[in-house]
This record gives sequence, structure tokens and C-alpha cells, in this order.
Amino acid sequence: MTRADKPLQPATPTPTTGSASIDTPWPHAPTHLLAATGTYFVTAGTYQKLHQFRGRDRLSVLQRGLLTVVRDFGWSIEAWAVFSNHYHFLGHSPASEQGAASLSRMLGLLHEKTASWINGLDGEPGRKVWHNFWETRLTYEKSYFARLNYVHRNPVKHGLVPVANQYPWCSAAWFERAATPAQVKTIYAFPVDRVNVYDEFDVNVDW
Ligand code: NI
Repeated sequence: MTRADKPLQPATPTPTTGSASIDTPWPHAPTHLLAATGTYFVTAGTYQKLHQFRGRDRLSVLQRGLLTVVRDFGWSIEAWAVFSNHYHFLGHSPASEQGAASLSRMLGLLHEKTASWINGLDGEPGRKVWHNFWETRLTYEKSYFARLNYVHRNPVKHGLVPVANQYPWCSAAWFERAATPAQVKTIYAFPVDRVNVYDEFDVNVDW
């Protein structure tokens, strides 16, 4: 069994939203349209950039938790990448709200649940796990497409894999399945070298 073939579900399931199901809620096919309510690029990091989510089980739980809260809060996610000490995602806020009104509550819930779970595993109750998150609203198509590509490819930027679809905790493999070949070609052709985002994280290569 190769690394990529191993199941993504951790041996120790944890509910991140109280849902009975522990299946990862893979999103629907991407629309590639800027949302009228708001399309956001979001980055969150751990406190002191510590590698609190090192290892397959923790990465799987964090990815599943992220996809679960975005579904439960009505967001539509189009790209994500999850690492030992930070994550990025790009998503559209719900049609029922203006701007990113629910973003803080949504990520607050994710951070509370994941922190409580790893603190339980490590016997460190109350430890501060998460630092903060930063969001940028995207209003230009070029900037949106470049950031989509940036997020899909982020595991390559961080030196974890030569090809993004080999990394199980990002959207690249899902995107290549869910989008049309023409869409994949278009998005992957957008240059990412001029994308201006804060991403100064040395990730842990042990996964
Ligand atoms: Ni990054």
C-alpha cells in the first residue's frame, strides 16, 4: 500500500460539529464564478506556528472538520490545503448573507473543536492552539483564479510533494476529479508567483 492509497479516516474519529457521520463531506463541483455575496481567500495559523496537526490522523481530522463546518454554515468551498501549522481555503459565502458575516463563528467552532480534541490527546487541557485567521475578499476574476491555483498547489510550494494531487489534505485531487479537463487546464495555467499572500510557514514534512 502506498502512502496515497491509505485511508484518510483516522483511527480515532472526532466529531468536529457534533454530526453523527464522520465521513468527509467532499464539496460539489466548483463553479469558478465570483459570488455576489463574497468570495474569500482565508488563511489560519496555529499559535506560534507550532506543528499541532503533525501526522496523518490530525491532518485528516482538520481537513474533515474544515469541510464539515463550511458545509454546515452554507459556504461553498473551491480550494483548500491543510498542514501541520496552518491552512488555506477559498470559498464563497452563503447566498443568505452579505459579506463574510458567519466566517468568524464558523472558524471559531472549527478551532474550538479541533483544539479541544488535540489537547485531549496530548493531555494539555486549555492549551492555546490556534492563533488567528486572515481573510481577503476577492473581486477580480484574475486574482480569484490565481489564488485558486495557489491553494491547490500549496503542498508543492511547501515542499511536501512534487505534484499537488499526491497530497491527501488539499483540494488538488478532488478538483481534478470534480472539474472538467478544460477547467483544470485553465486554472492550473494561472501564474501563482505574483500572488501576494502571507504564507511564511515551515510545515512539518512528517505525514
Ligand atoms: Ni501555506
